[in-house]
Amino acid sequence: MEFPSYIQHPKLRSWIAEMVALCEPDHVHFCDGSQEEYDQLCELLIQKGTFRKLNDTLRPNSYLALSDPTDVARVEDRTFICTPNKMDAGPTNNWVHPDEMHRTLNRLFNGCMRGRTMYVIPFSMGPLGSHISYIGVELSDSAYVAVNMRIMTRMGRAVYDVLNGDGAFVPCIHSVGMPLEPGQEDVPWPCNHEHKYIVHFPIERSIWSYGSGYGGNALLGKKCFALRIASAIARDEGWLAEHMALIGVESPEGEKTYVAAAFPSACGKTNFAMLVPPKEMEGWKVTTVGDDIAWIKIGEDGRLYAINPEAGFFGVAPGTNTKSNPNAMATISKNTIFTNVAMTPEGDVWWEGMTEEPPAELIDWQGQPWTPGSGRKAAHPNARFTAPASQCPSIDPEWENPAGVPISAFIFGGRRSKVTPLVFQTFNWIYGVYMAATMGSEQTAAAAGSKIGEVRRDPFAMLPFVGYHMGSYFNHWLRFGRLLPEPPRIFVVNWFRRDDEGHFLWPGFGQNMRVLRWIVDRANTRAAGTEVGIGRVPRYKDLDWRGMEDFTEEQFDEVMDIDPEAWKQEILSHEELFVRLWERLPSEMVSVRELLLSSMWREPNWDISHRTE
Ligand code: O2Y
Ligand code: MN
Repeated sequence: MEFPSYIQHPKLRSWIAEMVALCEPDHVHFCDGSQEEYDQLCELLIQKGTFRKLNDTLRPNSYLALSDPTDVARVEDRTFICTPNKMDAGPTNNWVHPDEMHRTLNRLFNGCMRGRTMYVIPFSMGPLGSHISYIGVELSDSAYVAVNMRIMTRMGRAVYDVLNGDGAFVPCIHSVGMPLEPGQEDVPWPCNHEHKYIVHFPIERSIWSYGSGYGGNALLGKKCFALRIASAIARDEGWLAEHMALIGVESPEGEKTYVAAAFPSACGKTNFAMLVPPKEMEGWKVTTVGDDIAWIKIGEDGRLYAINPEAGFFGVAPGTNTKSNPNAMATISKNTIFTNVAMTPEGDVWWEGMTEEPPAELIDWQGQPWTPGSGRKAAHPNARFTAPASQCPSIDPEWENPAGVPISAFIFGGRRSKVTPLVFQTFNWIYGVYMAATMGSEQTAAAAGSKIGEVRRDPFAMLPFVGYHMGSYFNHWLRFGRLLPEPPRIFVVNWFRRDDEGHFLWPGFGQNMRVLRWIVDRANTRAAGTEVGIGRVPRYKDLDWRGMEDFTEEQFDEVMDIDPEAWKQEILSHEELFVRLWERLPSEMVSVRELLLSSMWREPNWDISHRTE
């Protein structure tokens, strides 16, 4: 194998040579990231049956991929954090000793790319050359991965200029785990039905992924690098790698405030990141820096600066429509790869919730003819679009600023039908960390080990993404706060509160702007509110109701209701999480819990409507 002359990095060369010797690909393709290369790889994917070209008039330069029906989502139970000490991975991660895991992986990767091409994919997470960015190189036997990585990251030759001689990079090796014997015919979506391993070595800072070609399992810059490995790097270096959308809020006076918002998977984070304010809130504007991941460092002025390490959106298609997210719909109008959605007879895409009426006929996500009477979903519930962030109409003008954007507030939100009010501001950084650490979401689909409707604790929306012990992660946040002269304020939101009949109490979507405005005003120390046992809450008169005057004060009281008995039970129930994390749980967590419980028993009246303040 010959290296292109522009790869002069000795460690990179020897790692690639080592992986080629192990995986034995038939060919090695060094990706340059050009449009020509992208087009050629898409053409190749069409020939292999992985891609179908969509109608070029309706959906220019866009493709549809239908995966193997068993390879449709991240596989949390096959995701491992391999540290020499089991305790360092913590009880929320799957753990295997690195020596044992390397033996297993060496066995699996031995000859795993026979009959295939290895793509060498250099990528930058974050704008090229930003001091907040990091470099990775993924070796993958999937052309689907190569083209998706070109959208999701800054991928191509320019990365080698940044690597410069001996710069640091995270080696990421990926195989679909299906070598081809001579003469063996390939399948449109190769993967391994027996073995799947998504493995992280935080000390070596390397990633090995085997057996899946899908999403977070295979596009290794995203969850594997930008969250699991990056969270471990961030702990060591004193910054934050978070599962957060980054949004800008502009007031009619042109004042810009950036906030970072963490929501568990499937809680509408992309919709929030691209929120369109109600037209009556004239002059208010929301802009998008990122929809999923934020890397946050302390600037020289002591403020926090964040970048979106990604360059594209890998968003859930079902439920996305021109009402729920017009910006996303515009983003995916061209140059987009769709995976596991349905196809219309005209060669466009469709999924549940895209239109009120489904088309009369479709090809479903398994390639079968579909009609509305078929009794099954046309698109897979985890069907995705991969689209360039630059195409988003609400993209923030500063989204590629290498210095990042200044963060004024953190927002944490879960899916809770009861207990958690629409919004509250936590008392201070430590209380905020407590609330983020104990946030939970009701399960909408049966995840491994939990039932629908059950509250699954998802600290900081990072449960599947922290690359070390969750208790140490809480401690990292506490220590980090102590480094900040004026830490951003921390808020909790819940768009999913329901009444006893199960009806949502808050309309959500664009109306969330009213809550966001209060948050931004509080962050800029203006808007009022009143203190109750869990923090500061807005009163009815504190929110902007223009265009939503029919939402009564009684309705507001219902969605803001804070029931002390329910909260007492809630806080008592945090013990389960704390016991699980006990050996690394910061003592502050226990102290705050005690304080909350004692203040709640002493609080005579939580009904905010009686407050005069
Ligand atoms: O199932 C997958 O592979 C994708 S998961 C995902 C994709 C984009 C953004 N967030 C997520 C997530 O699970 O949080
Ligand atoms: Mn996510």
